[in-house]
Amino acid sequence: MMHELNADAARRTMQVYLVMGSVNTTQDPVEVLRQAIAGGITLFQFREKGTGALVGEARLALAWRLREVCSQHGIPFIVNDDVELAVAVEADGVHVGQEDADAALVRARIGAGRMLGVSAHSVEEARRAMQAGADYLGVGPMYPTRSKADAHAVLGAAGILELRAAGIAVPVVGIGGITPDTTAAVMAAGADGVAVISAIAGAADVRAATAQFAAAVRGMLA
Ligand code: TZP
Ligand code: MG
Repeated sequence: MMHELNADAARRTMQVYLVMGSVNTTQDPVEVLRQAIAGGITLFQFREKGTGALVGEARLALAWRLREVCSQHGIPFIVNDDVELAVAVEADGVHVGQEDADAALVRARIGAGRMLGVSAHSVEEARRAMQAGADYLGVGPMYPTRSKADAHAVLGAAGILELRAAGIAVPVVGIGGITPDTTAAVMAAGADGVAVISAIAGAADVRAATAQFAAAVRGMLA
């Protein structure tokens, strides 16, 4: 879907992908996002889900605040599983899981100008996502995670190897339980980056944790 010329840029934005909602941190999420940007994230996803998640006006207000911080720093802002919210806050893209809205319908709704990310757990799901117009795939869980109640069985980095072996060339991020120490294994399997919740949003020093991820990813791209 995305123009070839932009595919490289899309790939680069996958490097360090912070996924976060208010329930993923005990700190002010706006401050966490600022620190993560200072540490080197390349992409942000607003994922306001799970027990205690904000709803209604509070959710919209937080989305706007985070969206504005991203805009100030040139970091693309993606909304998880809510096309209407994405359009309302002029997001740069939408990410949907297999149980969320149909990816082809989301693509039709958001048009060609916004990014579409789709979660995939198999070659079959990856192919379908690409046919629906996905710009990138989120593949996981790479490792056990406590951040998603209904997470799929652990795929490991082998899940990414399998997609690459099948010729799937779109940008891919690994997700699920990734730490700076396991980032090299995820990248070595063929990922373009790592998507992270707790190891960044739950870190005592968000900026330092993010910088560790950025160094680990870039070490594998060099
Ligand atoms: N999808 C698959 S695993 C996961 C999502 C949203 C949670 C990732 O969070 P963490 O804390 O980085 O394991
Ligand atoms: Mg989902």
